[in-house]
Amino acid sequence: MFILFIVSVSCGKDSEIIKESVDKVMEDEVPEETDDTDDMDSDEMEDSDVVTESVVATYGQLSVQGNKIVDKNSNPIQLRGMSLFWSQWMGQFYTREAVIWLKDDWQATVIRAAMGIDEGEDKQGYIYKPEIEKEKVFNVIDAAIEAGIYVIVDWHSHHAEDYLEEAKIFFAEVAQKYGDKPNIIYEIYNEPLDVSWDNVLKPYHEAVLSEIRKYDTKNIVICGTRTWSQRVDEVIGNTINDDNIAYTLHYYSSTHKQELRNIAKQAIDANIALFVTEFGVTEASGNGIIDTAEAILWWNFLDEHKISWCNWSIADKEEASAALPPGASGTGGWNENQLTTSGTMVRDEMKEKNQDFK
Ligand code: IDC
Repeated sequence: MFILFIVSVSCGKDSEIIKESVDKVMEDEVPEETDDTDDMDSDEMEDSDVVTESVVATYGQLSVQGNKIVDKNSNPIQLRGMSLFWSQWMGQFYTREAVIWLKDDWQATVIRAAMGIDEGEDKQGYIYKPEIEKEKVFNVIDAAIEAGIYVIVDWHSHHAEDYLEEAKIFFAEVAQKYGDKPNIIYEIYNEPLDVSWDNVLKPYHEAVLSEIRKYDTKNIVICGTRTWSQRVDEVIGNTINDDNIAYTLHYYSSTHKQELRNIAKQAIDANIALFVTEFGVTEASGNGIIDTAEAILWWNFLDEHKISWCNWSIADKEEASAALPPGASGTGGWNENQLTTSGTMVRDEMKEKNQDFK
């Protein structure tokens, strides 16, 4: 048994360097057996001791078992982290430093790179500038691997069925380049509109999935559902035939309430694994009021069912769902007293619940 943890005495940059090399050693030499914190006598740990083993070193290869996402030891786990904003409009946050900051200061265990595909009239996005958008996403993936957190590679489109060939090529490339890393989670369609699960969405997902599985047989693939990834009930009885599939549930808590939780519960009861790759504490527009009580009801629901989440979004746009004030730096270092209301709420929630990973 090979147990490693670093105490907070060695803080700052040096500890990061040590930790990186520890992660590397663990990855290279002991891929399956890196942890067993039960062996640690907590009485012997001083208050100042901090376990800094990364979430990926601890959980390792994720998979789906029944309606849960589980770690390498088959224990159900729950990730909490942030979604970046559309890459084509806010690429300044797709930096190594921002990812490391979110891991270190917010204690995020997952980050979502929301690669814009075709939205807007400004001809930005992967369809128009594939190399530019891809590079941003690869930056984030590389940083997440370095930080030891999970990373969701999101095809952020509302019309992905119109770009099936492009999606196949992109995800095959990601799988080929990064598929051997347990950090990777594929989200192959952010939010379909009002199109059929049976006739449009399931065939789309199967086609992209089969490209991914040529190179990556293990990492989880998350599939979007009808009407902005809300109708997770519609996959019941017609799920995708693969061991490691989860389905996307998106909500904005000032708009979507008990009715959507009931839909989610139907899917959970049918043994379907859900992943909230995106939610807001605002209205569905990304703006409007913040209903704190409803946001808490949702968090309780997600905790009860161990559903992982990413919050929308790391952005400095003037809208209520943006976590950062206008003009925030693209490289982290954000003053905790200057975050928006949403940013503060979400950071507090993450820091309270992700305490195992500092
Ligand atoms: C929103 C942004 C907003 C932008 C809009 C463009 O917050 O600034 O003008 O996209 O379409 C989603 C989407 C996500 C949306 C978000 C808020 O996945 O892209 O971002 N939202 O409307 N689904 C439900 C809400």
